[in-house]
Amino acid sequence: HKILRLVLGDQLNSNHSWFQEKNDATTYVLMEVRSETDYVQHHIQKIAGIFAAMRNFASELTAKNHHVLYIKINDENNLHSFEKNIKQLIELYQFSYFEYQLPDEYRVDQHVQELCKTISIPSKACDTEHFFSERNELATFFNGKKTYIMENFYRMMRKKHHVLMEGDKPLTGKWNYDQDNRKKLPKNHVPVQPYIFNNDVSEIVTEIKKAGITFIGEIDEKKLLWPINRDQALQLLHFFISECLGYFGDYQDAMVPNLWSMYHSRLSFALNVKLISPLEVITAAVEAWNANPEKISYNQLEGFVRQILGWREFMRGVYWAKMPEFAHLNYFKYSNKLPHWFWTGKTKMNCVRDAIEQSLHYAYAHHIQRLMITGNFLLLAETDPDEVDQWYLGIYIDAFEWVELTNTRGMSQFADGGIVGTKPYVSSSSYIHKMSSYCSTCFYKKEVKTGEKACPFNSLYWNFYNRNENLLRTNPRIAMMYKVWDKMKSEEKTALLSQAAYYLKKVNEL
Ligand code: FAD
Ligand code: DLZ
Ligand code: SF4
Repeated sequence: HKILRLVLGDQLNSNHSWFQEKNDATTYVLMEVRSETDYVQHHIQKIAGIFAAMRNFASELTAKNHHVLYIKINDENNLHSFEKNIKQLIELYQFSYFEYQLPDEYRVDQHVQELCKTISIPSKACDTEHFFSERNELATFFNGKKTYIMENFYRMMRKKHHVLMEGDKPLTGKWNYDQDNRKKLPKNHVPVQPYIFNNDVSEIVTEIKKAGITFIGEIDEKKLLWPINRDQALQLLHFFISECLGYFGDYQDAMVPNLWSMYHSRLSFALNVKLISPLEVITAAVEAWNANPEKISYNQLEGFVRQILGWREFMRGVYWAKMPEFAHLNYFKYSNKLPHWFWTGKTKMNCVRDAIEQSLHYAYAHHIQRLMITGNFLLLAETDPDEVDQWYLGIYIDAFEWVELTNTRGMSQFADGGIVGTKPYVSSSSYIHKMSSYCSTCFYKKEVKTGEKACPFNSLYWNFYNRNENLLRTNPRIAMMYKVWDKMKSEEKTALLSQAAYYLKKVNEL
């Protein structure tokens, strides 16, 4: 028996049972392929980060005496797809058995299943041993329901995995501390500097350029700041636990110009490529709270646990329940192009400019920037969800379709008509002003609704409700907004709608 095992670029889990026993009959393969670098235009830090992490992982396996094949992007015999390379290797080395871990993306899952049908040797799929939930667990849990309520799923997960529980009751008696977690950053509060790495990936960047891969974004190739091995991922986790967790919940939704990561963990990349597991992240957070409840209050801890045990698992479950249809949903039937300046950051809107510039610079924006700044704007600008997905899937270091699509098309764009969330996340300037300090230095005036310097969020917001009245008015969570709209004088409505029409027409000049 000669076994070939495929390890994908987001399956770098050294604690996987595969690697616990060394076996001379087993060979692992990792490959850098154009099918993965080119399915969307990625940020250069994302491609370089994944290649670097893959190469480190392969070296670690080799150092532990596993047999490893590694196909680099410019290798002569590289056929640039998982299927073609696997077939070639089976021929070349006469493997008699093929194994793979369940891919997290539908696209890759389909490819690998097809491959297994066309090779002449037996094959087997294994679990990635990473997530708390099974691929289809959410679908089973919500069987028959139209809307999936995250909170219900989260509570089930808390009970099932005994996280923050006392018997079958939530610790402290309360499940959810979201209400406490919406503070603006106080004026004199200076958050800790982000903990970053200085990874030299210049060789990899040279290879990426030589291969002719097109990419977006900036990179300091001698100082890639993202963790690219397990040790670095653990360091980042420990930094988060000791310096950030104590403020995490409080300032989770806060935004400040130039503070690009605030108290966020920036663990999403390490988690998504499986350098660390959600279980060890949650365990470390709970232990830190146990050891030091004065420094880390319970609402911070619960807020963090909910993101990982709740939202992350929930999004994955929705993805597998609703693919492949989900990728084509367009509830509002929007068809506008993405504004050009999404690729440059050159807009006069201060909040949007900052979010885009930092995304190009760091391949990262924190959740509320993605949801309430860029996502909010694109929804109000009636953007084609396909265009929105391409941008989010390419630009973020942590973007993999299973979590990008559900967050973007679902939560942010409401293109699913309310599977992921119960109402669209849109806002006028008042929410942005409440949660940030962008407005005071903006070209646009937050309190102005029409005319030259009117903040675009204001008129576009009312335009959104007006245009989608048929789809939204009956939603009880939105009824209030229609009451306000109904009470507005008709001249005011007309002025708002014509301002919105003007901005939509001139969207590339905002
Ligand atoms: P923290 O704020 O420190 O949160 C801790 C962890 O919780 C994250 O690392 C992540 O694993 C998890 N988490 C938090 N919120 C979510 C969520 N909504 N869905 C899933 N996991 C969550 N996350 C991705 O991992 N990949 C994506 O491609 C992605 N695309 C997004 C697109 C949009 C439009 C929006 C609104 C959100 C998206 N998110 C995505 C979710 C979230 O914004 C990121 O997980 C988070 O910003 C990553 O930064 P962090 O590690 O500092 O998170
Ligand atoms: C995102 C990505 C990129 C850019 N390149 C590779 C690659 O060359 N080889 C690889 O194995 N994986 C890569 N990835 C991550 C894959 O897209 C990821 O494995 C799939 O999302 C799995 O479903
Ligand atoms: Fe953003 Fe409007 Fe505030 Fe400017 S005024 S920062 S565009 S919300």
